Amino acid sequence: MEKTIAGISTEELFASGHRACAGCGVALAARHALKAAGKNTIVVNATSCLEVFSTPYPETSWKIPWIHGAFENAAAIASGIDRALKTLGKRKDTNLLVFGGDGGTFDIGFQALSGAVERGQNFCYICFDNAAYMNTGIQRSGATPKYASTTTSPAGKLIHGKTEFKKPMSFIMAAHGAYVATANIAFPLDFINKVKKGLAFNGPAYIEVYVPCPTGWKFLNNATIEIGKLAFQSNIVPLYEIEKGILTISKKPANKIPVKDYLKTQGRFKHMTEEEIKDVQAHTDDQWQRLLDLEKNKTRLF
Ligand SMILES: Cc1ncc(C[n+]2csc(CCOP(=O)(O)OP(=O)(O)O)c2C)c(N)n1
Ligand code: SF4
Ligand SMILES: [Mg+2]
Repeated sequence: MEKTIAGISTEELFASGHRACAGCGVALAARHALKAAGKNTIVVNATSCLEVFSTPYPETSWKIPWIHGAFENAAAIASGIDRALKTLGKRKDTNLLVFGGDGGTFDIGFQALSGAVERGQNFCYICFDNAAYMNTGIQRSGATPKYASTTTSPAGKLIHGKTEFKKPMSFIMAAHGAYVATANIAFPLDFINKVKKGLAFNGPAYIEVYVPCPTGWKFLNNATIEIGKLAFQSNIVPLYEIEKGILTISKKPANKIPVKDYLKTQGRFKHMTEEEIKDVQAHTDDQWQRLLDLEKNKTRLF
């Protein structure tokens, strides 16, 4: 585990020159994940922004073995690779990372992921949570926050953005028995250490990394890290780990801010009324208190 940024590998296994939008949180997270894993790594990538912007034929950003399957089957492909490496006696020498977007994880790839984790396959699955199906034009997913305007949950007269809160995917994965961690691209050291821990875990690991998307969330592309920090300070995106059913909060905000200070930075929330902001504040406070209680009482979740 690295204690300071100085310990992070300077080797770049995810090459620059790809086609991500400027300020893309996904590109940063992919780069850091490979720094954590090192060169003896295979990546399985579900269809998503990351897959599309990193491999415009005949170019690639990947300096390690990388495979793209379909949108919904990344965990099934990784299961096959895990079994094949075990059969060849090469499993110990190879890190297996699976990369999926939130749509490919919370929704369409859920069946393959649930099956693979239930079987105890050995891989570290990273969900790049940019909170919508960005690659195909900002459609809402199970990870999209309540009230966010997307092209399929528009803010208009009939509805005011998405009508449901985010699916508790990290808890669902913890119930499957996986090592679970949440991360935020504004805190790269914490993210890198969690990826290392997930790879070292003897079984399935699930890491959900919050990756701001300037294009889909409607903010200027120099604000990605700042928005990540506001998400953390407002408790919209808490950082925690769940190991063997026990939850530990990784880091608590020193100066908690109201959710409004986070919501007002992004065009996807600009239609929200005071009443709706209050609803998000109450939900965020409730979820944060639940995490504090779980940690304090050392309640075994599953
Ligand atoms: C079976 C199937 N349905 C739909 C698509 C079209 N498609 C490709 S990527 C994508 C959205 C991906 O969203 P997400 O997983 O959140 O990744 P992001 O692009 O946001 O990084 C969709 C709908 C597809 N490739 N295959
Ligand atoms: S749409 Fe968002 S996630 Fe996709 S490349 Fe652009 S900034 Fe990154
Ligand atoms: Mg997405």
